[in-house]
Amino acid sequence: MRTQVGIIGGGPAGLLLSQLLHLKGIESVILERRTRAYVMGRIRAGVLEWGTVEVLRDAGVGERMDREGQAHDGTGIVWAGKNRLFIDTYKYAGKRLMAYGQTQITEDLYAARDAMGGVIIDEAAKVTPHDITSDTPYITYQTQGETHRLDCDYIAGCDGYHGVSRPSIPASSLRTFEKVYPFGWLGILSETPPLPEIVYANHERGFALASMRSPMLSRYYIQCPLDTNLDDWPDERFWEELKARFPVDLADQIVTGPSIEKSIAPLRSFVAEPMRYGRLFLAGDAAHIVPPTGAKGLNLAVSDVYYLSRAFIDFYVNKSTRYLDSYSAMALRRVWGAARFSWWLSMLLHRFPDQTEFDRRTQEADLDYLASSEAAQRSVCEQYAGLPFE
Ligand code: FAS
Ligand code: PHB
Repeated sequence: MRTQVGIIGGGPAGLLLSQLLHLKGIESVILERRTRAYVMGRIRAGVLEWGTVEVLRDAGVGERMDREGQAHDGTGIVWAGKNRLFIDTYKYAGKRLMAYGQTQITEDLYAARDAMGGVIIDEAAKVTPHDITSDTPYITYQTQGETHRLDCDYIAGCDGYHGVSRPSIPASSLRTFEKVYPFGWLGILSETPPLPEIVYANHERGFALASMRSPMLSRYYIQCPLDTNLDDWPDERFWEELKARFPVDLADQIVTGPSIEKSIAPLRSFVAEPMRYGRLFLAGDAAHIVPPTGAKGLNLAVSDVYYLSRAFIDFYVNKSTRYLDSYSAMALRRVWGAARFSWWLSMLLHRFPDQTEFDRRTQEADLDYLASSEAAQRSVCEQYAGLPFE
């Protein structure tokens, strides 16, 4: 089989890239390791930067998002059990945020790819890139025990943190940067009406977050130790701990109900450089991971794909390699900006096991200053809302 761009990974990055290329007449094939049901069963991100909203609309998959998504002028932060601040991204950055789940985006992208005859090979095993520094790279993979070969001009590694693409770059050519946080997020999904706004809480018992997926689907998180066992957290205990971390007037508004999903995600910061090696280009979690505190993970995957799709389109339509040649440096500028912001917000809102009282007071002083300074809020807003694409 032959195509123009071979895409490894059928998550949001791979699907969106295939969709954007298709709209410009550029062929691609997606090789996905898992079943479609497994991919669409994953509960992940929920807050979209407006730049992401516009890319999804341009990709022709914005109709359901615009119908079911909920736009917000910003998000709230509460701390010391009483203070509260509204990070008004619309007032200070002129951009709203869209609450719409990654699960729904993945469904919408699969539906669009299927409707337009997209070639997606599910349950592709042993996917392996070959000759990535030659002009004729190819990918081998297995389905039903048979080995196949996909010849292509370029390979897009959209296979997430545990994928095969990044390790295909020789260690001598790859630099990685990592920071592991000493806690995780215990998240719950419930068919209950959410709070009106997305609210982050810094509390002496630990970080908490109230978010949503729809008017009848709530998403909540509480910071938890890395060795937390889900079996020790029946719904009742989760709801009690979550409410304890919000001011009483907000806690009293939280509608509890049975969880339909419950999981623990560890927090880490990770960046791999470069995001290109020969004819292999990395996009999304294959190249970087950020703690979910800044709601940047999915949004960075979308910005990588925006840059990479523009680069392939410029090559095939205008025979120019300028955006291919500048892709890695351009994507990494945005990645490092988001990685720093996500790290900063994680340090501001979480309780660290080795935190001293001095650390606590400086955290509180940071929050009090943010609440008192429009300049500080403007800076946070433009980063949280997402800086313009280059
Ligand atoms: P993905 O990991 O989504 O997709 C990669 C795809 O490649 C997968 O379908 C995988 O099966 C496939 N694959 C892997 N190896 C392969 C191989 N060898 N061959 C073929 N296919 C292969 N971000 C936020 O902004 N907010 C959040 O709250 C948030 N919560 C998260 C919770 C969890 C548990 C995780 C893991 C991530 C979370 N993220 C969150 C980040 C997440 O949304 C990612 O940024 C997003 O999924 C990135 O999309 P992709 O780059 O497509 O990677
Ligand atoms: C979510 O709704 O899942 C969500 C919202 C904000 C974050 C992280 C996750 O920072």
